Amino acid sequence: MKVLVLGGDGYLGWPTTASFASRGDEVIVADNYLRRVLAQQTDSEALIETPLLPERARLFEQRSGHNITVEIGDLTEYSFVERLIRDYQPDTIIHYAEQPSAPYSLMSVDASRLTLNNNLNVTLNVVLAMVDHAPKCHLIKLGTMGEYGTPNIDIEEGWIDIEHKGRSDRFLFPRAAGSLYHTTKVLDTDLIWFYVRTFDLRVTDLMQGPVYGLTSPELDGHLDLLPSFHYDDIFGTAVNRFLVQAVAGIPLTVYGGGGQTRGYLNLIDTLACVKLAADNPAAERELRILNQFTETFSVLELASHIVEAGKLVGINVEVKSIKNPRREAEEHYYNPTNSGLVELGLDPTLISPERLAAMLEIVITHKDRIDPDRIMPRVKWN
Ligand code: USQ
Repeated sequence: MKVLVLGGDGYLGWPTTASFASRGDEVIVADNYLRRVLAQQTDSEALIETPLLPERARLFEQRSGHNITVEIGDLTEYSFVERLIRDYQPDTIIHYAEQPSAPYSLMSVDASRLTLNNNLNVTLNVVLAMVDHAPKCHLIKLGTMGEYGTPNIDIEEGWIDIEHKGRSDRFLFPRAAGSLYHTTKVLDTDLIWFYVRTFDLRVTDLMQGPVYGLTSPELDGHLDLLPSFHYDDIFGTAVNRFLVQAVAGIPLTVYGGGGQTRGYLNLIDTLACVKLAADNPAAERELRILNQFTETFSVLELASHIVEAGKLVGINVEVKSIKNPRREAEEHYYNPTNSGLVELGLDPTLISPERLAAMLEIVITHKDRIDPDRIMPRVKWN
């Protein structure tokens, strides 16, 4: 399979690139280092320093024997996206190339505009170039469970059948995102759905929950090849932040009441899900939506898992509720479906004290790089 990974320098993009290359697929990876630049600008650099993409690809080839083609460029420029899709003719495009942080998207007028422009323009460029140059290619787009928000009904996989005044039809499941970033993903889905139904594209939109973890089977043991792991308040996700806070001796920062419940997954499962989607493509004129998480937890439940894992590595972990910087429900109903990927063959890697303890061990080896000033929330929703 020929795979084009957009946003291949990021936390998920790089391990995805490595995992497809490792199984012998031809992989082209594109990025403009936006995430690195924003992390530098906001003093939110990753815990473990990662080489730039050409160097990562060189090191990866040296150790695995698998080549990765690197293209550095801005995917908001149509000419760049057009050249990639026209010249490489990929079978599968995996689109991670978005500004992924909810707090960043609400940090300032400029940050909001950058998020909206970047995310929507990249998606539009990709579908436009597919229409013109690769209409049979399968697009795998990373969406987010946050598109749905926390409705008081069960969350379906993307679609819902509605009966109204004696008639029925199938619609995109109602969405109510909790940040501008999450809203750009809602807009992406609408944009893609128009191009799917009008130009017969084939697309899988993966509604992913917050991901955690520091490594993947293909990168394990190679410090200079690890994904860019963030623990700051802007680019770090809840579990990853808690792992670092535990090691730094900082009480885990539960926002507000801690009843906020989300669907989480291990980085290893992100890779498995994306491969399953690639190997079982959507049909022509199909927007297939799959909910990508393996288990749901409230923030307080997550914190207690980290406390248990801490005991295994001899760390006494404290938990402390702080004022919630976000506007979100802290007590709510949450029952999302996630059977689609399991039906395709996903065998989940669930949270356990041992797995979290193994992650704590890696963080412990980088303890001296933890900057305590990056822990407390700097962006408030209001
Ligand atoms: N939270 C805390 N304490 C913290 C950090 C987070 O209580 O120190 C809470 C948040 O308030 C929220 C929950 O944990 O209720 C999850 O927060 P998060 O920062 O892990 O996740 P989020 O901002 O929603 O975004 C992350 C990724 C994003 C992805 C999304 C999936 O950054 O790219 O799309 O997870 S989801 O949350 O399902 O929309």
